[in-house]
Amino acid sequence: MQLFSYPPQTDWPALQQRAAAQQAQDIDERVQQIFEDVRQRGDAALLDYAQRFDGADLSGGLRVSLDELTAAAAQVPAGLQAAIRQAYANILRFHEAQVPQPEQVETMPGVHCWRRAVPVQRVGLYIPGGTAPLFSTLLMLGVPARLAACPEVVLCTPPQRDGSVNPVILFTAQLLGITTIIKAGGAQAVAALTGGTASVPAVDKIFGPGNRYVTAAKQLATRYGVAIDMPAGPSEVLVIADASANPAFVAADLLSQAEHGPDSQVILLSDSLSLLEATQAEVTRQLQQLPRAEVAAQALQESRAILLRTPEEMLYFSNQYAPEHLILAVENPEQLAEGVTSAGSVFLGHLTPEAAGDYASGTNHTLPTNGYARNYSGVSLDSFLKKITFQRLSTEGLRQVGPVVELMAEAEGLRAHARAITLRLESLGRSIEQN
Ligand code: HSO
Ligand code: ZN
Repeated sequence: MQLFSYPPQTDWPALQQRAAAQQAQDIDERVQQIFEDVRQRGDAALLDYAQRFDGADLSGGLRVSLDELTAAAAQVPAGLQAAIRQAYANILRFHEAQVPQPEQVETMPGVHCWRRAVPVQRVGLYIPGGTAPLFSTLLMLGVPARLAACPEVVLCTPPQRDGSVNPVILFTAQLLGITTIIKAGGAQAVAALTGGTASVPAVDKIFGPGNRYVTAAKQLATRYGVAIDMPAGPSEVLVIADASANPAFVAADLLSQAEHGPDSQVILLSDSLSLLEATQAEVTRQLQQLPRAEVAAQALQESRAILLRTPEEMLYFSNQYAPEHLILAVENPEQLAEGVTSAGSVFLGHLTPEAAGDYASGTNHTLPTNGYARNYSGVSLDSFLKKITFQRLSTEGLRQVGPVVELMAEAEGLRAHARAITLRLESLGRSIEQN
């Protein structure tokens, strides 16, 4: 970690810079080809890509069979099953509180307006495989999808070399009641969810993390009228630590973000030089003990430790950066938390690591990265719902609001709008009423 001591505010924009996405154009072109191929050849294209990218022969079928699904639990240790069930229960409880209350308003006498939440009908969940199959992400997406009662939930995840799907992912899917599971990864999975194939149902909205190909594919999907959860980028954490912080705890938090990927973003702010130095030493020490040390070390090359003067200054820096995760490892975190205006999710105090929220405390870990915390929220129950408004006017309601509309429509030069009211009012005998 590189240390910056009291950088002037003019240097802050450079320190808040995220690494630019590389080769974006090549990736876009490649993804467009994949979309075209999947559109033309459907399942046959998916089989070819599974062979080429995953080394898997899926001629036995692209879908996980019911037998495969039910056999998975036996391969998951009982302790891990219990942990996943507990996380599931906590995530469910937290998201249950987000169920919207029915809204009914009479804006004028006889003018009734109401709003109802309706689930997005068909959703696609993408869960990467590879070096770290994130079954926790399946919980984070599957629980709100289930609470929202989305009628169709399609899970896409890449096959392992032997053509099977990671048993922990299958166990989690089973817990969530997801039975449509497709062995497909990468941009081709997103392409299939976008246009549909014989084996893959087309969906209305696609959720989930992925590499740059998956991210580019999700962006392309939006051009075909499919919605996505949010624009994604590499995972990131910003820690604000004061002299009361424990350097070993802070180092572990920084490393838990760094181990996600070589492009993970890690920033540490402190008003204590000795805390910064002690944390740097701890990072070096703990790094050596990690199985993913190489990945974490690469991420740490771009990371920054910054000495600032006051808690207010640290908060100001953080709000400008708008981190995905913000850890307040300070003596009085509640007070600082009140001032947070841009962050995906905030962790208060010395005993609240980001890892708690990543897995099991109950909050969602699908969060805005890359500065989008300035204008996006993380995934929640709302992400799986649409709100439809309804209204009905009674005779009195039409008489009340009608003249308002007539005047406004005439003023906008939209005569047909005005007539839609006038004709109705006349049918009620307005002239008699008004005399
Ligand atoms: N920190 C990741 C989520 C995650 N961590 C999954 C562990 N597993 C992105 O917010
Ligand atoms: Zn994580």
